[in-house]
Amino acid sequence: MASPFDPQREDLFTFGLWTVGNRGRDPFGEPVRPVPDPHHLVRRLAELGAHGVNLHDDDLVPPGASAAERDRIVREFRRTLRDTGMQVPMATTNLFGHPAFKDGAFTSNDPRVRAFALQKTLRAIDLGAELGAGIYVFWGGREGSEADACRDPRAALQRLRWALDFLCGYVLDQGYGLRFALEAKPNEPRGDIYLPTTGHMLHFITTLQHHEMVGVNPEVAHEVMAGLSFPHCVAQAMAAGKLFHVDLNAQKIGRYDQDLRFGSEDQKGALLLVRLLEGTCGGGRYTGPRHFDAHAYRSEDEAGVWEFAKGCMRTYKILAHKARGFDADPEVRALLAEQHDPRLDPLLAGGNSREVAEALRGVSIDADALGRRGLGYERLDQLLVEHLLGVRG
Ligand code: GLT
Ligand code: MN
Ligand code: MN
Repeated sequence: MASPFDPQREDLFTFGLWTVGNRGRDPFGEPVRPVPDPHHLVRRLAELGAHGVNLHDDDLVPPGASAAERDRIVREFRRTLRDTGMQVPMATTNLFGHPAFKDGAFTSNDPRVRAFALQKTLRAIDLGAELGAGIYVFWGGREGSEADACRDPRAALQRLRWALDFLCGYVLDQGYGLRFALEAKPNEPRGDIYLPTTGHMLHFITTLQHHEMVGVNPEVAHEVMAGLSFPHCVAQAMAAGKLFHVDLNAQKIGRYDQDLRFGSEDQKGALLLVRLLEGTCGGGRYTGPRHFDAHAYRSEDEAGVWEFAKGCMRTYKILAHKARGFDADPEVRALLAEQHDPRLDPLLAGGNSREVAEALRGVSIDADALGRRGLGYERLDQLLVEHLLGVRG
């Protein structure tokens, strides 16, 4: 039976081939699911109402494939995309799997490793452009250290900057319509990864030559691993005009990178995130793909994988519905109504001047009365919880 929460193409839901194709291998156990067929994954995702698939170079073209083999694989994949109406909005490079990357790719001390990383990325950018991707993600999972004396972290940042400047230049030279999105993570697989949070990335971007074509791809799990508020991180990226892409999943704090089904943990955080992305609280709406960078529990067979995929999309839509209900609730609106003070509004709105500073000094404010005043946030938060639990709205 049709449900208003059934995913539709226009919801812009996407999955990585590596997510629904995840074989359930972990550091302690072998794969539990068979090698996936990318064509099958695309067809099933299309049937479920997804908008597209994202991929690493190696997810589609096996490393070491000949040029002819590569062209055949890409041609056949494009045919499946055409037949199913699926898009490839984002592409990326696997710069973490090959043993050569054990001490980083773009930040490695060895120029041969850095050159190999660039060669691989140039080929993967060509592939992404050929498949019509608009966003190219960089997740520097191996760009970090355990024996931290191995390099000056400033040298690592400089190498990373050089690589991104070089690759931006390549994209511009080729006339590809690609923009870059940098994805932060604090640790795993390295002990410490450079630029560990989205906030670090946002600053780093300002130091790049082509900073206008570089934004961020924050991931729920990664900021939660760092103990941070994901909605705050996304809000800062949105405010800076830098939310180019987003990796949705779920994570328990204090764990390894779990990449759980979206909304399966911390439903309040997930609701606040969807509220931001959908713009139900005002402010802009995020218009890019809603990408699920997550995978099914290791307990699952293929049927469980599709339950997982449906669950990600369905929960997003349910939370969007809840967010709209919450922000339209008259009691919530009253609690959140903007406060005004005719004496202060003109002083706080404009910029600084000698007169404004002087006028501000002269305003009398009863700070003790402000300190005694209740703000009603217990009620506000309870309303949020009641919307979430389905007894209101
Ligand atoms: C890897 C990682 C993700 C990144 C992917 C892009 S690969 O699965 O855990 O967070 O987004 O390289
Ligand atoms: Mn990710
Ligand atoms: Mn992750």
